[in-house]
Amino acid sequence: MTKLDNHYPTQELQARDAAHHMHPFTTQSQLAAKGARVIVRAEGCFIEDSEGETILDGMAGLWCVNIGYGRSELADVANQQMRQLPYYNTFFQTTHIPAIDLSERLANLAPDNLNQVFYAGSGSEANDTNIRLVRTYWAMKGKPTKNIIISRKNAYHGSTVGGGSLGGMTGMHEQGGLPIPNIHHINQPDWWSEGGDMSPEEFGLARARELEQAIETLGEDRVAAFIAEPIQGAGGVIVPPETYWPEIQRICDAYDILLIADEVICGFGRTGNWFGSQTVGIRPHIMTIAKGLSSGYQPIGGSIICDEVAQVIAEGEFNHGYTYNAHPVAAAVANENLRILQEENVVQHVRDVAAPYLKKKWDALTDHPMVGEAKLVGLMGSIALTPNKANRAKFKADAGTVGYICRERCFANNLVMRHVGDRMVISPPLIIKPQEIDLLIERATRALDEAHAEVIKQGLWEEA
Ligand code: PXG
Repeated sequence: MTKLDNHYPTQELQARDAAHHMHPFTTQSQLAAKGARVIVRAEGCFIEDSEGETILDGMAGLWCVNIGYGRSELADVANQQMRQLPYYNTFFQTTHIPAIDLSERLANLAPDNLNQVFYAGSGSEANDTNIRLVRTYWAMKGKPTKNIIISRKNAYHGSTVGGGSLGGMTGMHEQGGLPIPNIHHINQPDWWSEGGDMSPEEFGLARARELEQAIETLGEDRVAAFIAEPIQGAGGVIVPPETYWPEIQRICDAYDILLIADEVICGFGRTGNWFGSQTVGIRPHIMTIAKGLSSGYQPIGGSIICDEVAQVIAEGEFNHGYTYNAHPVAAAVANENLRILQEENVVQHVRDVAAPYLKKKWDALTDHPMVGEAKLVGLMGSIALTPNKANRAKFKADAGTVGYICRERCFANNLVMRHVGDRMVISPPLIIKPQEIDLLIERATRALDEAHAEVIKQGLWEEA
């Protein structure tokens, strides 16, 4: 990486940031007192801060930089597209070449019957589209009251009013009057935290059958769709027991409801296949996409819609759209990103090289005194921190206290590894090489050791 050429002292940048920039999901006053870490450049799997520290990005930004940082082809395409056609819309009977190319490529990549793409600027916007789309679909089929969408507690589907309502994050529902009406949440398949004395297999079935119970209680004629991430990401990389998804698919087949797979994190190679739906073996009617679609180089999201739904919607006008639907620069960059992922066999690299290599080392983290289970699917993984592995105990301290300590030790050791409550999560760029995986594990182990010592020192090594 080229060395830093930074003319501003970090403290000055931090003060200017604190003065005018409100950060998402952040207690502003705390951050202002501490100062945000200023990231100035990135290359491959590494980001660099304003102090010249090189940090291994175990999160690929926010689960999105699948292709890794610094791919100049994407910059070149953006430059060319901006010069040729920086913007045009697709509202009033017009289209453009990046939208045509990208839609065709996505239809080819997606499972068989998913052939139509409705674009958005983000995953949240795409899920807002999905709410209106599935309700409109049923209304057009003469069933306007079939409008309830079932989702799951601790799901993440975005931060807009619609996305936040679909999501099952209590902290989000407490602010701003969410959820909107006719969204129903069932329990998540998190065996480690909620499985009690059941085996993972029993628990997976039990949690899947909550969908059937909800459909029976609410009435099949009222339920429009079920939405879920194939593997919950922001909720803590919760990998469901093997029994879960087959049972969900059985229920979706048995009842007349639509299945929406939110592929915003799982899509584009993250789980070792192009889509998480393929990894868990489901046949969704709609897939939400964003993040890895452009590897985060441009903001773009969308919904890939099956023929059956698209044909019904095509009969009328769908009164829905965003100024930046199929934005030409974002679409061109996404198309180039996908071309590279395809031509460089990045998904195969995940499946055959990176994920198997990481899995051995990731699983071995359970030898650490503080690590209970370790989960990894493709290149999304999590470890559960616990004071007692034998009974999967939670810490007595508020959830997230220990996770936060661990996250701080990771950051201090130049590794970005996030915490969700007391689970640590990773989602590195898909192009990560074995020696970079070694470095990730080395830094994670050091951070775990330091966090463990700190937890004991602070008197937090206590079961709830
Ligand atoms: N669906 C899923 C499954 C997501 O993970 C969204 C929708 C919303 O996408 P946009 O592009 O509107 O953000 C997401 C986003 C975190 C974190 O801290 C996760 C996301 C976003 C921000 C933070 O884990 N996921």
